Amino acid sequence: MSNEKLHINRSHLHLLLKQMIRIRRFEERCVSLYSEEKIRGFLHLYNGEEAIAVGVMQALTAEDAILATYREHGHALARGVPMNSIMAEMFGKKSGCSGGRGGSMHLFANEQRFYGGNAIVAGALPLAVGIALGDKMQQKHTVTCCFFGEGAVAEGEFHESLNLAKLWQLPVLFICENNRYAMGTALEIEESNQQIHLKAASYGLSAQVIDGMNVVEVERAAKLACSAIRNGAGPQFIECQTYRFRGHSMFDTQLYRDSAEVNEWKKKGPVVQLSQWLKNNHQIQEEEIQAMELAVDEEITAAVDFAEAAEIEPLETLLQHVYGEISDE
Ligand SMILES: Cc1ncc(C[n+]2csc(CCOP(=O)(O)OP(=O)(O)O)c2C)c(N)n1
Repeated sequence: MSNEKLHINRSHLHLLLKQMIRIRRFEERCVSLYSEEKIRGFLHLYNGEEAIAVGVMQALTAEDAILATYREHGHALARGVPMNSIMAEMFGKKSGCSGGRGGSMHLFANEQRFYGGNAIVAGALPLAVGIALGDKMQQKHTVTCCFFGEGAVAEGEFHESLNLAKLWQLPVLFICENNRYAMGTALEIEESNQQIHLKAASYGLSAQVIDGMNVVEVERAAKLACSAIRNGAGPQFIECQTYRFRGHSMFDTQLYRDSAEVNEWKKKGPVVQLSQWLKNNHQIQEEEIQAMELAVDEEITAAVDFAEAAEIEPLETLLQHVYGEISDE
């Protein structure tokens, strides 16, 4: 860890750490709830990548818009979508942020301008371009931030979106979460040029690659990129190099990588890295970390209680918001 943290306020570093711990422990509880079959369907964990959502959110205002993939629990939590409504959504309950109809992959919260939770690889990029275009036409001076994995680069939508965003100088912050694997496909057997930020640069975007495990570096890069966007410099692209510590989803035998590689990455994980730096520089005591964990666990337990007690949607409203022909037969 570099000395740049010395210039950052201690309480802010504590806040960053707590937010990452909050995401980590929320998802760990989701794993147990999944094995109890309280949470069903698909479940993709952000474990190892927390520094990206937490760091980037520091650069966004309440008016900015956000889109993410199906690996979006961390983004929703860091954005301020209430944990109760996220947990209720995981349970498929009516008081979930998507009314219980979306589940883990489709968290959505209009109030926080959190537009998913998008299950289609690269699907959020054209949506981000459209939202940014709409905001720009309404002279809103916002940033639309779009998170996606490196697997999106293989999709045509990635290229079309970057092209149009630059052509129309749209206020989009593209955040590529390069965790090196798209399900079981390693980047080196998928892309002829693995320097993803160069692909963005080829469309004329300002593009850079950073250490996505270092929350301070992520925050700094995102703040610079957002201020460039707000000053009219057009879309910006940040490739965050990261790693997911667990499988792609709950069903993944992980035969495509060995545990030595996973363990190497775990040593530089975002939570370990920041807490170790804070301890080494006498900026935090072990008891303070434990207190953060305790506070977070209490919040999670309350969210689970809320979700358990919540209602499932009654039959009478089940067809609301469903479009299609209904036959009487
Ligand atoms: C258009 C499309 N093709 C295939 C899939 C199936 N699929 C789901 S996740 C995934 C891998 C995506 O990897 P990446 O974009 O790197 O994100 P990560 O899961 O690593 O966060 C694929 C191929 C899909 N959801 N959408």
